[in-house]
Amino acid sequence: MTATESELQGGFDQTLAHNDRIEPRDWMPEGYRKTLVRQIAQHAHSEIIGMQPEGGWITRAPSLRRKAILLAKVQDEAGHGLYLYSACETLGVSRAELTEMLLSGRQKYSSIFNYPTLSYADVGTIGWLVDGAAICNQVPLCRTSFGPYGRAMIRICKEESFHQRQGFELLMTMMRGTDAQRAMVQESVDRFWWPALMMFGPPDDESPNTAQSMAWGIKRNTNDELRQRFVDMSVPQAEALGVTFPDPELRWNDERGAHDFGTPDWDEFMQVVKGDGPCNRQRIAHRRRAHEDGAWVREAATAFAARSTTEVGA
Ligand code: BYC
Repeated sequence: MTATESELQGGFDQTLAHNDRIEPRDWMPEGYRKTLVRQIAQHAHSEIIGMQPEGGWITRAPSLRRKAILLAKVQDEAGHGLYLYSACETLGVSRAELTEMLLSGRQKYSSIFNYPTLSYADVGTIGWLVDGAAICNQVPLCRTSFGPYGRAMIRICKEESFHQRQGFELLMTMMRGTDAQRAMVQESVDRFWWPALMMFGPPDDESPNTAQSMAWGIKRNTNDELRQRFVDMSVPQAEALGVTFPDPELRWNDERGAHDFGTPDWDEFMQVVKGDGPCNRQRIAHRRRAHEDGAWVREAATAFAARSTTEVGA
């Protein structure tokens, strides 16, 4: 490392030590930049792919009210994707490159969106458990060390809170309905519980990125800490709803002041992450088709931007 480089590294370390933000024009180690691109891009892709499992239910919503709520939620996810792609672009990578990396499988998206949505109760369960897990993971990210990511997170978390509430309210309405509706909710919760726990990533002792990401202030908590927080938060909510979680080992531990719970099927997780889950192929094929269908919009926007620049120049 040259003298100038070590000065730059010193400035970067000091910013982190003071809990200040790193901004796009600040010097940063290449590893920090790459880790952020990886995590923010994966997060952005998750928001966009995450529109698919619920989006399919918009035309089949049981009432006008439910349709309006679901439409607004799915549109919010598109907005989250856009803030996050913009935050990622400040690190010197273009939206087109990021999309290409998603479509070619070089970048990932959250495992949870590779599971199917089989009934309308799944819209409620995704809101309650999937958005609930997302909030648990994302609230600490509002304090992440990279400015544009943290600021995007603040707005996203506000919207996710509405998503979580609408999911809980939908499920509560169904639980107050018929036996068939209650059974539909329980069946949905049974399918989504374990995949929701997997959203937090592998256990800490098998997570290759956590230690460095914590040292850089990108992550503020480990995967296991957040998973525990989510379990503790969800149990009383399940009791209020009148549903159970499919885990015989789930119980309050007085000594730890937290719930004990079983181990997710990490082989299934790895299989889904590697592209071999129930809906991986379908999700990517749909995303690719949507991207190709949108080619004319990108061409028109580029041509329009070029014309506007020429006119300004003239
Ligand atoms: N799925 O070392 P680790 C939403 C990968 S969208 C797939 O612990 P890290 C919503 C990980 O990338 C919610 N892959 O990694 C939208 C790494 O592989 P690479 C999305 C996963 O980054 C619509 C490897 O496993 N939220 O809320 O330190 C509707 C080892 O893991 C997963 C975010 O993206 C997974 N679940 O920690 C409703 C939050 N977990 O990249 C809701 C931001 C791990 O080295 N991201 N992997 O090849 C994070 O907080 C962190 O990236 C993670 C993983 C905690 C997810």
